[in-house]
Amino acid sequence: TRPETETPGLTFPTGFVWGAATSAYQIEGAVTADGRGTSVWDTFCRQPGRIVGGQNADVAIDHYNRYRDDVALMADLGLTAYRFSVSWPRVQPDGAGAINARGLDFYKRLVDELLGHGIDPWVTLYHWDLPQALEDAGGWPARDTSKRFADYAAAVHAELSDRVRNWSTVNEPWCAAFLGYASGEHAPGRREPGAAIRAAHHLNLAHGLATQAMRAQDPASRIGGCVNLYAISPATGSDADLDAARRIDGLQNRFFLDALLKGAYPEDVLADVAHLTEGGFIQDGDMATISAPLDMLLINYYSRFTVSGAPGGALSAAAAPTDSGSPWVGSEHVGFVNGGRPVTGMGWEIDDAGLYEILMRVHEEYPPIPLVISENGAAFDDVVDDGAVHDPDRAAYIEAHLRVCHAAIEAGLPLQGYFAWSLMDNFEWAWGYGKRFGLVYVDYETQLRTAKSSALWYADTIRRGGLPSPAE
Ligand code: GBH
Repeated sequence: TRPETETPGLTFPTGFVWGAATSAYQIEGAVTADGRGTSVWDTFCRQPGRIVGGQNADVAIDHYNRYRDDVALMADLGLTAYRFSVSWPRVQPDGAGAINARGLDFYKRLVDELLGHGIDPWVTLYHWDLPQALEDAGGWPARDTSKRFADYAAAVHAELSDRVRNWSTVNEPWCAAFLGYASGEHAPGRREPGAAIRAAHHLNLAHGLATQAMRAQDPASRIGGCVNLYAISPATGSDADLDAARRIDGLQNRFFLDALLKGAYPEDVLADVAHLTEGGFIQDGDMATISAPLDMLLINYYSRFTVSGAPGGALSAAAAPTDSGSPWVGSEHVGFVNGGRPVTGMGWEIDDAGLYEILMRVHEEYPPIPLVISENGAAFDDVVDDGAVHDPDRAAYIEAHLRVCHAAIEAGLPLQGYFAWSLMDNFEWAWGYGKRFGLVYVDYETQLRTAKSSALWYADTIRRGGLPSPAE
């Protein structure tokens, strides 16, 4: 026992949400079970050169069959909330029409299991697994996909909102649009810059339409949008570097924050991409729909980009070593340079101060809204030794970012919770299984789960309700 740590130096408010997150395609497996349809990721993984090692998530970590054990694990860790996503093709195999009750039943069972363990379910409706039939009909660059999403969202919400209070619509629309349709690093792997801008708009529209539909069905639901934000620095104070920083900040952060929270796209970004979007893509009423009132903003934060307007930098900050181009539509000349910080196993720079910067900025530059960190975490090379897994770097990463969360709360920000990415090691998209983000180690041969030292540390932190003061 360590009684001196029982009273933490940095106590989080009562009711602070201590969570961990996952997404459907990355963990479920069982891709043909119970009438599930095909998603763009099933298709993408079968194309040569898309995924490191040619891997796929047909089995993933078999969560579809092991969810009871996984919920028990969450309970052992003392999580107060679990953020997961619903697989659209499981619930609506072709993305339109009748609901597949057997697919939806899985999420009912999961939610019941969570509630039975006192864990609050946080549902994300879309984490990138578009039904293939909708991609065949044009995908996110087609406006109709937004309406299909709203119908799907309403159907899931109608069945679960009696037991699920916290909802979010689209996870990281930036990734879905620009990695899916511009760089091609993610499914469906298209490289069409103009289409990517349309996709981004339709993902925002899908968010707005779904929000309105769910709000009308059950006013008690708490609904949020989920964006991945980066801290951005210019490499130097030169005009070219400052312009590069403006452009990347515009596409990565402001395009989504301004749309959701202010109901308008930033004029400078629209100008940067105007040559790619002739004829326009915004219809009357869209921006009002997209900025439908929200109960919270979910922020995924991982790192900082240092950008340069001079030729010679990397195409992107951390693309997988697979077949892809630049995601930075209209700003393909911008380069990414090393900011000189220590990096994670993804090569992403560790910058907890960047999280503070992002939180403050949202707080100061946008209308007031409760905030939640819906993803934060890191891949590292875990050391597996005699059945135990040592990952002190991951605990240090999370601790540093939690200290920032505490400081933000102290500064008066309405920050309500923190979800570590990820609960368990899983299928890391274009990187396959080679990168591990989990608090829990998964042996991909046996599917055995082992809490890493970071998980034990996180459990301890939750139990204490905070962190030791820096001096301890
Ligand atoms: C999250 O996205 C995802 O929501 C989650 O599913 C995933 O497993 C987790 O992160 C870990 O990757 O090199 O310029 O193309 C993180 C956001 C955005 C991080 C794209 C990497 C690469 C930028 N990702 N970014 S670039």
